[in-house]
Amino acid sequence: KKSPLRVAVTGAAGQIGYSLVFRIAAGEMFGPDQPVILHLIEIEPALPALQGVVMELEDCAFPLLHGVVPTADLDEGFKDVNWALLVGSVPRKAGMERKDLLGINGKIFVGQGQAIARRAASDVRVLVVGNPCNTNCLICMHHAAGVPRDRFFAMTRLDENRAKAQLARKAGEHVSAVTHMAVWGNHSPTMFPDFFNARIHGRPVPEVISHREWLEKDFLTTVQQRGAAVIKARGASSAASAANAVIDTVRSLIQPTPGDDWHSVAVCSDGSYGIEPGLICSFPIRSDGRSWHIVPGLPLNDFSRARIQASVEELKEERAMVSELLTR
Ligand code: NAX
Repeated sequence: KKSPLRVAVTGAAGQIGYSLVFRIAAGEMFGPDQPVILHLIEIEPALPALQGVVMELEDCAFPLLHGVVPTADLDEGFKDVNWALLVGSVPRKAGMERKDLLGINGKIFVGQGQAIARRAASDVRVLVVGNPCNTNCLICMHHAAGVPRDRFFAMTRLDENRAKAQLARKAGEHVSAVTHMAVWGNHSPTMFPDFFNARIHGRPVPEVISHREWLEKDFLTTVQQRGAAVIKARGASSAASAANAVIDTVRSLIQPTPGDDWHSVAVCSDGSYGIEPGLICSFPIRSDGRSWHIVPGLPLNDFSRARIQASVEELKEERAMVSELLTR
């Protein structure tokens, strides 16, 4: 019998948290034979709402849920956790500059990175979802002294899934036919969903969808603006699809990647594809179930290189904006 995994979720009383924690407790992230203990971390004012989430978790009588630790204390929250899913952050308010948002949210990840280093299990892995997730992840990694760099991830899987859905719809195929979709760069409108290397039923996308202008313009814009379109339609930002992408990201890291496929997640660059080492950048990733690597040697044409370069430049700008949070 497996001993329980401890999984921390910050922002657990928020929208994504509400779509995420029940699925983890149901076994969708770690499998039907893996018990979990949920560490639900919130800020003080959200603790009453979090208590409601805890009540509902209890009322689900999940066989795999072996405990819940609701807290606003980071040392308690990250104690012995094997996974830290950092979802909580402050939403951008009207009139707030990007730099302000970076500063406000960036600070959160200083303390969380330190607490993870102090308290988490020695095998801890960290997935940052709260935006701007790449730069928040960079800050967290910087302050989590002693935790190896290959344990830090920022989420671009929702972008990958959105890109696959759009290509499937255009080709009139089921979404499962679309594979090898790499999202490069920052999780922001500059990210590049690489349709050149993606495949539909094993064939290169530009061969299946010959409408090149659609691929280079409409497709990219639709994927990049999808979040805004959901907000417009729903009156609230993507939550269930974001939580689903969190589940997909973790599963893809802890299970061997099928065939010669790959998935997208932002990791600490090792200089692959000429991307500056140390930046948290989205790459195509394969896993053997334990360790992961960046898929080497994918061809990139001038169009792709220009897009990736622009997104990497944005990552450098974000890093410069939070430089005071990157000292120790
Ligand atoms: P909500 O505002 O519904 O929930 C956020 C929760 O975080 C709140 O309950 C808040 O109390 C809590 N929180 C704030 N500061 C905290 C702190 N210091 N410690 C612990 N908890 C804290 O937002 P939601 O819709 O759930 O989105 C959460 C984050 O995910 C946002 O930053 C959002 O931008 C980001 N997203 C990232 C995506 C990605 O693909 N990487 C996609 C979805 C989403 O937009």
